Amino acid sequence: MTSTTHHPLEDGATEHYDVVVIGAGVSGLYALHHLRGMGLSVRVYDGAPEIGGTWWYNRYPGARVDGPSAPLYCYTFSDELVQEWDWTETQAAQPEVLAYVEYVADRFDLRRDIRLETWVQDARYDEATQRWTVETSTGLRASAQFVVCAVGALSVANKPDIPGIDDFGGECFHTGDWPQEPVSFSGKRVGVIGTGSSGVQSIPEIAKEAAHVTVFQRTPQYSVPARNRPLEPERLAEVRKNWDAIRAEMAAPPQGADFAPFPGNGRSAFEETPEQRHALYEELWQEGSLSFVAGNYPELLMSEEINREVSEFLRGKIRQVVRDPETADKLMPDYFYATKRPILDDGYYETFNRDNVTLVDLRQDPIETITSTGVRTATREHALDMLVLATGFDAITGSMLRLDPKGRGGVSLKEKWQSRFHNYLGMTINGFPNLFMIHGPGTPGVLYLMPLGAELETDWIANCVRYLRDQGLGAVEPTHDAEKTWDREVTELANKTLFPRTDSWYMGSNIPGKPRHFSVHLGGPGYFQRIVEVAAKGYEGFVFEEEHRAASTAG
Ligand code: N01
Repeated sequence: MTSTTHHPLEDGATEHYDVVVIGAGVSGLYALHHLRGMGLSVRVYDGAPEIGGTWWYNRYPGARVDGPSAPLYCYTFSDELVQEWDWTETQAAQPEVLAYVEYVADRFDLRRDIRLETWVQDARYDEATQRWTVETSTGLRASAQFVVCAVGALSVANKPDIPGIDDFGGECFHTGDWPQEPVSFSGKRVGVIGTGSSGVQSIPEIAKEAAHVTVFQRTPQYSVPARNRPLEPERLAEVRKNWDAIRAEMAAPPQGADFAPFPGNGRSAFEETPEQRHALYEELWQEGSLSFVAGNYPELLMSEEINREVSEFLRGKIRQVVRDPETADKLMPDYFYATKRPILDDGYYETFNRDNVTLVDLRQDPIETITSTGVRTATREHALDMLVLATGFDAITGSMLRLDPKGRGGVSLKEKWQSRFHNYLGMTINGFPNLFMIHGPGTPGVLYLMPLGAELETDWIANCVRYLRDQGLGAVEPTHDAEKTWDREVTELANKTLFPRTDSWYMGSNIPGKPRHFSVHLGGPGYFQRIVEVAAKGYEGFVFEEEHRAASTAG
């Protein structure tokens, strides 16, 4: 492969690279490592003061991964890394994950190509030179043949449009943009709005310290015990010993199934008796963690009947824990389990047995306004010293729309995605040549192992770049028809499941006005097989452009 630029060239105020990566989180760091390793010049920009992306911002109390850190929530590309990093818990807490990401950056000498506190404010494609120009908040401008958007699937905090929200006089924090300085809840009356993963993780921690916690709940949620525990050295040693096989299994398509949002335990729910099924639910609940989903029947998300049974099982668990029947009633979820992102907790329902915790059911008693001193619901005023917004994210598409790149003819992504997120393979967009997304809408992203998914998508992007360079081509983009086919595929897979039946951030329905559109490719590991096949067929669905003369001198 030929690389036109090995070192940035100064050209007035513009620096020239082969690739600009936007975002220095888990995905962006791997993209830098891999693309730089191919001999490309790469620059990473991130608006945050430090690397880590999601793990930098989400430092609220109780934040931790909810899959096993080893082997599932970690990079897989380096055997040495697997041998070197000692995870201490089965589900690492945010400080440990951030320390790991920082270790990776130092271990692979990534920082020298990262510019922090540098927001990309504009990214624009020039058809004549076949290059992108990126303008940043520091005044620095860069030009690159390729842009890789590693902007995060859950990185644009959703500040709810509640009347009076800016009038609150106390401290106010969003879980997805938590302050760097320690936050004290001691002696304070804290209101938490939102009971998704962030609320469910933080509420028990806040309640241990605060004078009083008022939980404002709009939709009751199912949650399963995380059962996090110290990671036994023997378990870590076993993972290390069997690493090759484990990694291969993580990336392998499910056996005998073309489609598996969660492959399940290989047993059919319909071939077992209700007693056998109940025994499995109990066993999985005792095991805790996302095993409750991963080890469940494959019909969990496909069959109303099975899902209702599982949902009722979980409601029974809430009734067993919560002592006050009225509070327990308010906590009863009524959607199909796991059609919203499954939640894990450490004592969430138990928290409602505490004297210093009150639950407000916003469906019965909606918020009228936030005042300077608290929250006023239809029935009363709740005096508060602190407000915690655990109100989630403009997920999956939000970070790309915030970036709003301008493609051919200056057409913006916001214009292109007005009604749907048209793209191909979840990674490329017609009209936006040489631009790639990691964990974009239409990838398995948030429903797969995110670090491994980022690696596999980056590897695909890197191969595409290599192909283009090897062939002496200047630009690549998907066809309009390929996008239509991809949209159909994503939608058809979703329609085989119960997911579209529930309002969730997967559907975009948590953001007022956002098009309702299921945004995850449910192929799981099969997706990665699929994209490799596309490449093997000569990048089916893509068009390549000859390299323009002007471009070859630009970089
Ligand atoms: O956000 P959410 P999150 N008035 O969107 C409520 C990942 N994550 O930050 O359900 C009142 O799930 C909203 O109510 P409703 C994980 O993938 C992972 O908790 O829309 N309430 C809901 O209760 C997760 O799924 C971990 O009716 C309002 C809550 O706010 C994703 O991030 C930890 C409201 C938002 O829940 C997002 O989780 C944390 C309003 N105006 C997060 N607007 C791990 O463990 C919203 N709500 C790895």
